[in-house]
Order: sequence, then structure tokens, then C-alpha cells
Amino acid sequence: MTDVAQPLRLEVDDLLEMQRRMIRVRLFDEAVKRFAKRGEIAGSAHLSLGQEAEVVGACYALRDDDWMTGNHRSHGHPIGKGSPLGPLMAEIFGKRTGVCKGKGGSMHLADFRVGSLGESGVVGSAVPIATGAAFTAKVLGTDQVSLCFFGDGGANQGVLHESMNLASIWKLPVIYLCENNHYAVTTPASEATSVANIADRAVAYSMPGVTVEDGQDVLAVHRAVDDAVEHARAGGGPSLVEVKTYRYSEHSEGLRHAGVYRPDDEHAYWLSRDPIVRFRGVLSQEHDVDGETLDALEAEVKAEVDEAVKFARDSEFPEPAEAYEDLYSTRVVTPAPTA
Ligand SMILES: Cc1ncc(C[n+]2csc(CCOP(=O)(O)OP(=O)(O)O)c2C)c(N)n1
Ligand SMILES: [Mg+2]
Repeated sequence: MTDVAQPLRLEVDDLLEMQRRMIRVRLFDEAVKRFAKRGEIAGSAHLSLGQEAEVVGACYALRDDDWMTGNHRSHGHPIGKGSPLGPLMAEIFGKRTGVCKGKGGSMHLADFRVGSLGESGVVGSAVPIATGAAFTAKVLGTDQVSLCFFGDGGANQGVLHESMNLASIWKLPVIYLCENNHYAVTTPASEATSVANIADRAVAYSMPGVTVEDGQDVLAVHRAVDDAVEHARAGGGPSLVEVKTYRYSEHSEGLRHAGVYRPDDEHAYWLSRDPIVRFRGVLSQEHDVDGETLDALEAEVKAEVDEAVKFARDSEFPEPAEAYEDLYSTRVVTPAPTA
């Protein structure tokens, strides 16, 4: 199945907000790229430059109280769901004001305030967490859904298949979203995957499977995920949505690969389909948004990112002893039986 055509319930303000969030992801990660290069931040950083449409198009199909999990390439996910930038940037700088109090860094930008349950450097590890969140929604009888991001490399992890099977038999409200950027570090998905379209695997778990061929079109992604969310909320169970996209940067900042694994013309092709440039065109040509408004929006986001960087730089590092705090969740104490 390819992109599903359906009328969108989006106003122009929603479209502008989607563009705003895509630019936030872009400028946030461009700033991180600069800091990584200058050695101002510790550890590795995996950027979502080029993948903004799939991140924002998917997140924008969620309600504020819906849940979401990410992976190692997850700066954009909480931004897509509306998280404020300051505490995210502070986390990347390892500061106490960060979303994980500076103890997680780039690969742990969980922000529970927007339903972002967490990320980890272990490929596939957040998949059962998203599935568990959907199970919670089902048991408690809420109509929340859970959105689970993973890559084309993550699509080959066993835990995804166990999770999809369980979600299918229990009809859990979860959307498995494969960010197919065509590579797992340097390994092409075409060499490592048994199917041409990862969404074809949905049939093995009796769930709808959709491939969004143009993952640089934020509305195409939104349409497909919105459909899956509606299906989940209506009690229909899980879906698998695959989005074809591309990362502009290397797998992670500072990584040097011996030999060429991505042809130059491939990179140039994807750059020519930049999601933010294209959506600016859609906004002006199809929705009569004037250039001044669009320029102002970009300037506002630039100021927001500058402010987030200042907030991060001005914040304190945690004390070493704080490393031992917040390691475990509060223990559930069973009440003693009354006499
Ligand atoms: C369980 C596990 N295996 C291997 C790795 C090393 N590793 C880190 S990222 C990555 C590639 C992931 O590719 P993909 O899922 O396509 O995500 P992308 O980086 O392309 O966004 C690998 C193999 C790891 N971190 N965890
Ligand atoms: Mg990949």
C-alpha cells in the first residue's frame, strides 16, 4: 500500500506550526553540529538534518497526551511534539537544567511533559517501551496512542518483531514508524533487509502497512500517520508506517568512514528535495502565505535556538554526587492489610 489520500483536517495555522517545528529541528541540530565540531559537547551526536518532514509530520498527528519513543537519532522527536528547546539543549550540554538533569546527554532527550518517554543508544530498545505504553492505555481504558520511532537498521531487531506480534494479538494502540533513511551507519538497507519495502512486513502481524515514498513531504507523512492514529484510537490496533527519507550528515558527528558508501549524486538529489524549502513553496503558492510572514517565522525560530543555547551555556553542571540520584523510579509500596 502506498500513500493514503484523505482530506486533512489542518488549518493554515497548523501548517505554519508544522513549518515552525521543522525549522526548529533544523536550526537546533545545525547548532549541535557546530558545538560537536568545536568539542563543546561531550559524547556522540546523531542529527536529524534532512529528516525533519517525517519527524514533524508524524508527531503532529499526536495529541499532547499521547506517548512517543525515539532512538539514538532523537533530538527532533521531542521538538516535533512541542517540547521547549532550552531544557533539550541544556541536556546536550550535560547541564543540570536539562530534561534528564544533564545525566543523559544527546541520546536521552526524554521529556515526559510532552509524552516523550525516552530514547537510548541501544538500537530497538525503546520499541517495547512504546508497546508497553500502548498496553497501559488499553488496560486503563484511555484513548491515548503510542508512536514508536525506529530506523531501517532497527527494523531488523528481534525485539521489534516480538513487540509487533504482541501488539497485534492484543490490538494495542501503537504506531510503529520506521524512519527509512536507507542506511544503518554505512550498511545500505537494500543489502541488509529481506524486503524492498519494510512496511510489507506488516502482513506477517495482521496489521496495516503503509510506505510513504515521499518522506520529504510533511503532509504525506502526516496523512499516513494520522490514518494510523485514527485506526489505533478507534480500537483497530497497531499499524506499521514506513517513511523513506535521508540524513544529510554522517551517521554521527565526528565519525569518519573509510571509503565512500553514499554516492555524491544521491546526496545532491535529496538536497534538491529539501522538506523545509519545499513546504515554504507549498505555503506561499497553495495557501497564499506571504514571504514576510515566512521570513519572520524563520527569524523567530533562530532567536528561540539562540536563547536555548544561552540557557544551556549559562546553566550549571550537576554535582558529581548527583550521579547517584534518580537512578530508579519510585518503588511501588503495597499497602499493609488493615486488621
Ligand atoms: C543493539 C545495537 N546494535 C548495534 C548498535 C550500533 N549501532 C548504533 S546506530 C546503528 C545503526 C542504526 O541504523 P538505523 O536503525 O537505520 O538508524 P539511523 O542511524 O539510520 O537513524 C548501529 C548498528 C547499537 N547501538 N545497538
Ligand atoms: Mg537508517
